[in-house]
Amino acid sequence: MSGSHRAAQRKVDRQMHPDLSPTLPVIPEVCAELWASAARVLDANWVGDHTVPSRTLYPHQWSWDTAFTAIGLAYVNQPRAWRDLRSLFAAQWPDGRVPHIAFDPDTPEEAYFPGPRFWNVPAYAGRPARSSTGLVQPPLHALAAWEVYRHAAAHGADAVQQARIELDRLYPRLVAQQEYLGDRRDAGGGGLASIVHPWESGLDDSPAWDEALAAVPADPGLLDRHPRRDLALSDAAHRPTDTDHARYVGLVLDYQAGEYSDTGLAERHAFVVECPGFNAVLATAELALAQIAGVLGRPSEARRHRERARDVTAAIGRRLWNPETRTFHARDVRTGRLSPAHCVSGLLPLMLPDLEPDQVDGILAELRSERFGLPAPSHDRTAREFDTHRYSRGPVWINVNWLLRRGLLVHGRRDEAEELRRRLVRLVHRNGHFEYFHPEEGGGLGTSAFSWTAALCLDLLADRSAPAYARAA
Ligand code: 2M8
Repeated sequence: MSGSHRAAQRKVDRQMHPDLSPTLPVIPEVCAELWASAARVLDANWVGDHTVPSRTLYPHQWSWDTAFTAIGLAYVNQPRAWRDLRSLFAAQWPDGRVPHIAFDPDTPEEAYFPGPRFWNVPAYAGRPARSSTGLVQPPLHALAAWEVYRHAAAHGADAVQQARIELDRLYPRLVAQQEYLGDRRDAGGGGLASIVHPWESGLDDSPAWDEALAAVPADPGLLDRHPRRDLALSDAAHRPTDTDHARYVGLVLDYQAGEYSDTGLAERHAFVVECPGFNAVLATAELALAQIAGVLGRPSEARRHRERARDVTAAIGRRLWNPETRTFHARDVRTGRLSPAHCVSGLLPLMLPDLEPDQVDGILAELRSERFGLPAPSHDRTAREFDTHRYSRGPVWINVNWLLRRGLLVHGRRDEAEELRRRLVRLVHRNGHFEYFHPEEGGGLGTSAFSWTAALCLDLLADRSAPAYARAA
């Protein structure tokens, strides 16, 4: 693209995205095109009151996607960032759970499986404004709300005032979400939240679940009765296998048969797992809530959130650390066993400032080893089951690396954080806003025009601490 063409394009982009201009000057010239394309993806995936992860593959609102998306919208459209979070929390259940999908009433049932009819949410979920699933996802929303608030000042005094109103409104809902997870989901009794389905981790087919899932029956007949829809839209080699999918459907049916109650989970549900990534996000959310409570003038609540963060961090250190492998692993609550797999979720406790120094060293060694590297693939490169194409069994995901980069910064590893930032930006710049990427060749995999890749790209680009990307790209 020529210089004059680029300038003209930027003018058009500014007209389409009026909030783009305040942040553009800090973006190196070479990144402007990527910035504009990321903003366009978010614009195209906005459906009136929320953002879909993808217009084709994921046509509803997903929980942790909304949090990642809000982090990017914070730069280009603050009102949408807040609206997105508000829309998701309109589907929150009275018990505090924030469902992993809030369904869009205008999207036909056939557009996604499992859709609203399949979930058949019970009456005790109340009459939330939106129908939903009964599962959850990593509670990243407090961090997202904090990030949107932090960037409000760049959009003027009205935006700051609005951000305070939004924080005030969201705060009790975010607290209820944490209480649900910390209380009803502490199936192992050790101070951590359990997931009851691989979908709750956000890393659906990660080898972290292989051992626990092996005990879950895979009934192929379920796929005849409930045909997959994802394979019509995406390459089967990039998606979870039929066997795993049959288990996913069976697990939902079991949880549903108990009306999505969490009582006695460890005794009656076939999949109950403590995930290091999920719990690292849980503790990070407490730290973000402490900041939010501070802004809202609630110092004693802020203190309580910091204590909670320390308690969850300590529980992760106690329950999920393997001193022999020197990294974190998922724990099967039913058997008490740690998964033998080395997965990227085991590196995410790096986000926690109070992690034991020895455990920080262990994660950094693992990250720098031949198993991972920067950007980190979703699974150990040296493992037999490492798969360069399949979902969370090898490909690189931007969101997980964004969380890892946060961990590097928390522990003062600025050079590595910067190296990771540049590599992620380059990956998306060269390949587009794909859902995930080939861990060796870097090609885009899964669906294109994917919201969280675009959103986090904006955040990575906007990082003022490192203008060197312009020279490296
Ligand atoms: C993927 O999960 C959904 C099920 O929730 C699916 O495969 O259909 C995961 O990548 C998950 O982390 C993500 O939130 C969701 C929407 O992007 O897609």
